[in-house]
Amino acid sequence: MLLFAGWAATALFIAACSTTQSPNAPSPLPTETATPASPSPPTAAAPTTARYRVTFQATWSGTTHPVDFPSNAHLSPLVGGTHNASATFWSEGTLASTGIKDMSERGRTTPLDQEVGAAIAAGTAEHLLLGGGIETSPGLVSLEFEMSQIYPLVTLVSMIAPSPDWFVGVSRLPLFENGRWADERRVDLVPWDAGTDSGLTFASPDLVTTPPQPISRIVTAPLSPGGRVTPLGTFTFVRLPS
Ligand SMILES: [Ca+2]
Repeated sequence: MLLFAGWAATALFIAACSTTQSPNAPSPLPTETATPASPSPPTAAAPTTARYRVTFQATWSGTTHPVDFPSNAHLSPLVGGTHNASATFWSEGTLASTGIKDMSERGRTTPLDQEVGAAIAAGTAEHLLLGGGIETSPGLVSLEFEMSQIYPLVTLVSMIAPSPDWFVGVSRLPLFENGRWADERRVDLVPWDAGTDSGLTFASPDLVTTPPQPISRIVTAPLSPGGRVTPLGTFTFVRLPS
């Protein structure tokens, strides 16, 4: 609590500490400066930034998802961003943005990248994340990026391909929480329907959903026959040495 108060630099702190703390006591963050834009001061122990590697491991195969498994199963290039709680790029129960529609239907990283760019310009996001795809599932790809305490959330998605408008990903996943950086977070990737194309199986021709439906978890065949939802893979976020 004393260190926390120190961030506020109050006279009370100085008065309270002058008798109890050595003038040579280590500064909580000797090489960092305070970040006025933060709603609350960073904790003393955690650095303001951290580097992460996310490994996208696709396990999707004819064994995990045998119904109509396509011969050219792949996953589109990763796209997303780091951001704060004021930014949401997709969420269950809401309509897909054009960026999420084009990612989930075509595997495009544009215009979702522009939506992240707009959030960066508005101050609600910090970094655009662009990574590789998985040309043949099962497979694996990874991406490294930096995070800041004041932009503690990650959104990252990839199209299940081929498919009408199905995708996997995370939205608003916190890597800085309760004053500390997560060392590792692993997320099972369940399938989502963007609600923009009504095709029923992987190779269905385009069939625009009119009106668009909210983004929902896929609980039907071919990916989730009988309501059994099997993840198509994992995102594993690992904090890297700084
Ligand atoms: Ca759909």
